[in-house]
Amino acid sequence: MSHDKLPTDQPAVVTCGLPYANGSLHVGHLRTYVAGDLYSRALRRVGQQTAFVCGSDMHGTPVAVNAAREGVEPREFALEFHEQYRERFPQFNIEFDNYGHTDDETNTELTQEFVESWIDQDHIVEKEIQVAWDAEIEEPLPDRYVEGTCPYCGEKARGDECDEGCQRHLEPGEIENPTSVTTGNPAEYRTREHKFLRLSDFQEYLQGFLDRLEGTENARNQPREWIEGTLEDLCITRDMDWGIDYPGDDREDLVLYVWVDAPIEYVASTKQYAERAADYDWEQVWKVDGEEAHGTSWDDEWTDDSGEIVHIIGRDIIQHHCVFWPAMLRGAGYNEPRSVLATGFVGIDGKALSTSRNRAVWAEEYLDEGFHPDLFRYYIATGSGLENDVDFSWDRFAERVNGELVGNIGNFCYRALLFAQRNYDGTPDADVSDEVHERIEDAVDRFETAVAEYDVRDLGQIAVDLADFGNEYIQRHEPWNLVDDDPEQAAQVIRDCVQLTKACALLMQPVMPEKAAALWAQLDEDGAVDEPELDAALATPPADFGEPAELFTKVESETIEVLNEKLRERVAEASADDEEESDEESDDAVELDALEDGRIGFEQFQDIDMRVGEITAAEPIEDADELVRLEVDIGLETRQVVAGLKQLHDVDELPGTRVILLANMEKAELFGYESNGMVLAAGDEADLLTTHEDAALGTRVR
Ligand code: B3M
Ligand code: ZN
Repeated sequence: MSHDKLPTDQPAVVTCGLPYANGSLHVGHLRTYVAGDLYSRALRRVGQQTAFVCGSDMHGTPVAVNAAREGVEPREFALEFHEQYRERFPQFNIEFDNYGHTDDETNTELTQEFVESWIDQDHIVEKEIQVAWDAEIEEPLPDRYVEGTCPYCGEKARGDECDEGCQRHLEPGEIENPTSVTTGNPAEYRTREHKFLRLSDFQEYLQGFLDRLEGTENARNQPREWIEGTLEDLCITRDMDWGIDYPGDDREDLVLYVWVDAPIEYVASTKQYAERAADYDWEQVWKVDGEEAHGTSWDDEWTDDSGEIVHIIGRDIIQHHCVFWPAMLRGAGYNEPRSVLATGFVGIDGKALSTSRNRAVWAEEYLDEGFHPDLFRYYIATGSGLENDVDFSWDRFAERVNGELVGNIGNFCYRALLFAQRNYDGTPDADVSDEVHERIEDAVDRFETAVAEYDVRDLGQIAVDLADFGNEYIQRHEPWNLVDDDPEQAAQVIRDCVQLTKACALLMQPVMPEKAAALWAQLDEDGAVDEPELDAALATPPADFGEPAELFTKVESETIEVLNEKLRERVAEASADDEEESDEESDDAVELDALEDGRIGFEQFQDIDMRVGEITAAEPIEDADELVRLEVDIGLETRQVVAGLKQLHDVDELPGTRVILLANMEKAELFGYESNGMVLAAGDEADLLTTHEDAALGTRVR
């Protein structure tokens, strides 16, 4: 059984991953929240009752460690960032219906209820485990208090996650060579008793859940490998003071692991919203009624009659949302997510964003430049498909704002309304032509499809594409030449253009809400632009309206130069640090990654489509430190690929080189170039893989 198509008659909730209240927000965070805000607005636009909720993640070691560094109590420290986020999000027109935090009463109560329910249903076990301890200062070292090596991929890992390597969640005791991040002391392992949620109880359920799950492909597919074999139990308690107390009366010394109370805030925040919004039934969304509520399997009886839960998260926390969280919900008699959308990472000028190295563009910095928030929203939402990584660059930002917003949609709407106002005082009295009627209908259909398919990028793009047609339409008919000779035809053309403008306002509202409202006001429409349903795109606009104003202003190249310089300096500083580090490393012999423990099956290997190719063209990408644009002939077609080879190879020498191309790599956009495949290379020096005999271009590598 699968889900009914969105929109449905049930209430929906859209959530975004909770930001840890431990540092300022940057463009990497904003990508996820813009997507959530855009999508929830789009859902409402097609008539779905929707709550958009979130909150700050206050607990856990990410907060405790940073607070300790500042010498502040974790609560005080986290509350300060919580307040900062609450103000910051609306500055980007990210308007949550409720923004709570995990340390408030609603979440504390609800979290304890969840855990009690797991205890009642016999899903909790106590086990002896090894936990890291700083023997010198006699303190336990949970999660981010330790650093060490990931046992799965050999990369450097922090406490409970392998954030620089395989992205896996790590259980207490798993990290190898642990040392304390606060004292630098090597940690020792000590035996402690902790509480575990028995995930294996939910193994079968999770299989069914993943079959039903909608959203981005990464969220639906990656978890499959994690639930194969026996699922490891999840340790849900920690030796810490900061957190929500474990509610069982046998272990008052323990607090709950941050990943227990954090997702429960999704429910708590919805509940808080419903306390103010009488027509919103939070229990219909989150709870399962009657007999289906308990038990570990839910496949035969699974029906699609409760609310719609949509989670939008970063792709590093897929395991938490697609494995742990559904089991937690199921174990407490709650409904399951309908969809999980996992966003790719945001790079900065071709390199990974890194807050510790200050290689980031901060939310505050953007606003301080005086740029309108809707410009950023459009740029980040449409720069690439949601699950792909995307690169932030000021050049590209300016190019897209100036081309697509100022030059295209802004220009069209202004021209149309100005012509209409000057010649007809508003909307001319005529019928919309069939051609334009159809175009608008198509755009509305495209919008509805994009909502049903969670295509956030397309939702952001539709209005601009419609305006593009509008510009072409106006150019084709030249109404300025018709006013005298064929006034009827002139009125018709302008009538069409005013209708297109109105449709643009409605369709752009999810991505650029404030600009859409401004355009709506220029049309002198009644009410707010987010009120009418989408078919209003074809309703007649007001007969009279005033003189329009330009919606967007050009981003000046001088401004961008200054910003680029600032960023370049920062990135250079960061890279210099990187180089220092790598110099240190190169004193030793090359350090080899440990071999993977996990094996892949032949079938999984067969999914990897590698081909023999030949580089036919190569050019450095301006402004990118490392990137080169390649054309690679793989027999069947020629692919454009962006690769980090600039510093390591003589770019002019690359054409003619035989390479191996991973042909079914996810597409990505880097510096405005689509990269359609990946050239395989070994090690930090990017030693290119090649063939040594005469395998034809396009031959599959097995
Ligand atoms: N606070 C942030 C992260 O790991 C973490 C998300 C919680 S979502 C329930 O990205
Ligand atoms: Zn790893």
